[in-house]
Amino acid sequence: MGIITSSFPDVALSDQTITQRVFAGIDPEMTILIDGPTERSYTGAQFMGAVKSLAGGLDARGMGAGKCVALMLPNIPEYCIAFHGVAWAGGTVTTINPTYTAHEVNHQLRDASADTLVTIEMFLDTAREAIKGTGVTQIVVIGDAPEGTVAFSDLMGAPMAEQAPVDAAEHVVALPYSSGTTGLPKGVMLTHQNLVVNTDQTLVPSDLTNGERTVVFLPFFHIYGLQVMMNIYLAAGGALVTMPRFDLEQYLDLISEHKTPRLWIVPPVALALAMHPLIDKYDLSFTDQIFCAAAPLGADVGDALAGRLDARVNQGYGMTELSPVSHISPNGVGKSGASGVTIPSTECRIVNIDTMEDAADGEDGELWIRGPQVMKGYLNNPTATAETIVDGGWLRTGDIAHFDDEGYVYITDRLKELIKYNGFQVAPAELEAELLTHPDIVDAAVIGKPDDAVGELPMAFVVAAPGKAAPDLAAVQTYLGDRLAHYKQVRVLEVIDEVPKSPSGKILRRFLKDRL
Ligand code: AYL
Repeated sequence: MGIITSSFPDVALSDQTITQRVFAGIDPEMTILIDGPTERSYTGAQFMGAVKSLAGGLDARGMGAGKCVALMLPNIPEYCIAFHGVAWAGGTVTTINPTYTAHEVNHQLRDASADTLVTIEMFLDTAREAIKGTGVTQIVVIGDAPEGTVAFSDLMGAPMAEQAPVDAAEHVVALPYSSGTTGLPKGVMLTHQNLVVNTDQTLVPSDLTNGERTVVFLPFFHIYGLQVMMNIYLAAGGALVTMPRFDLEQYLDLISEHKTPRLWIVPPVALALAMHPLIDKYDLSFTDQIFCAAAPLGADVGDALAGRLDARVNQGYGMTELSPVSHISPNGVGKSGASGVTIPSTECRIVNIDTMEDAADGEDGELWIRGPQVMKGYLNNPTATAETIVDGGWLRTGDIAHFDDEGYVYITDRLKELIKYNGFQVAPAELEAELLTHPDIVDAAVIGKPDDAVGELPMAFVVAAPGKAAPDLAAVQTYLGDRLAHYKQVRVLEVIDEVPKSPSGKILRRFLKDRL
């Protein structure tokens, strides 16, 4: 079927930075950031002032331009100040899941060459352990800063009036981690231009109106929270009520209190909103639109949710490597089971995975995407970059999809290894590498086992070392517990004699999946 283009006119490329783009959409008088639990808040003017003061302070200490600052924080308003302060000062932000173990944080700090780590007191023990052997020279703490750390408030300096000069098309401002189609998590290099153009591309087909509030539990360390909520939503003139961790009842309380017309969620929350008895206690009639992305949303769950809340349910599709959006429902018009239409300045192909030729109309194949939102590449990994961005700019998504005759895309399967647990990425290769360090395991393979509540459960197949008994599930969980974050935990275990592999040594995951 050849190249599929967007039905919307192209957007122009700009040389703005993402902070300039976000500032352009902000109303200085409006309250734009509210901490859900405490109601601590910032107006647009206060937010922009704090960003410039932080940038000034970072610059004065030589911690801004060209430096990498790691944020290991829950969703709080200061996350947005920290991100944009670093961006305004000409630095790079790498975003770390605050529930990571010291082992995982250490790996990311070293890989990203981070100079500074920003956190809160709750995660200080992990932070102190994690910086050992890394280039991090200081830990910055938001709130009370104990001995040996730098208080975030002390970093505020004379405001830096103008954006530090950077080449918007080349400078990497955000470095989230993603495993992509294969292997371990890798730093995804996103430039200012990637984030600015994806903001413009996403806002063209959307019907967002200024001055709205929404509640954001989607973590800012993941691209959905960082770019779609923090950047695109603020650039559209919206206000964010932040939630440090997801709790259904607190979420319902906050959306009721703030009367949010639209919700941004992930499939497990869609299921909860469609089914949970708690929902009946709330009047949610103020909500008329729900956006769901980051993992497959079954048409049945989507329809049930639309019916129960009497709201439009729209999906978005994308990847960290796509800044992250490539498809959304146009002007709020979703179709049951579809993940949206192609956003402006974006081209798609559906490629038959056996022949590598374009698939016929309506037929399934691998979705390839080309556009200015495609990442610059993976940090320190030209091989993975070359395997992912092919033939002059096409990004291989590793997802199987087809289009209908109205241009809606349907994601039907996942070719790549990636497991999605509650919308979070779990890289099988990372779990396998950790399992292989266990003295009683000689080989291991990990796949996702479909699960209604969380999407997929990480399931391990392990081979016992000669003369040993393989550890059981509880033993494996204990062993991996201080090495991997909770959501990466192995949930199902099976002992097998041999891991099925291709002649070249690749694990035949399909073979294992078919056994389920
Ligand atoms: P990452 N349907 C099915 N699978 C999906 C969907 C969807 N709507 N969206 C994402 N995925 C899967 O990097 C798919 O396998 O980014 C894809 O390759 O954590 C993978 O998740 C990417 O995982 C948007 C658009 C948020 C995208 C996003 C975040 C994408 C998550 C809001 O409007």
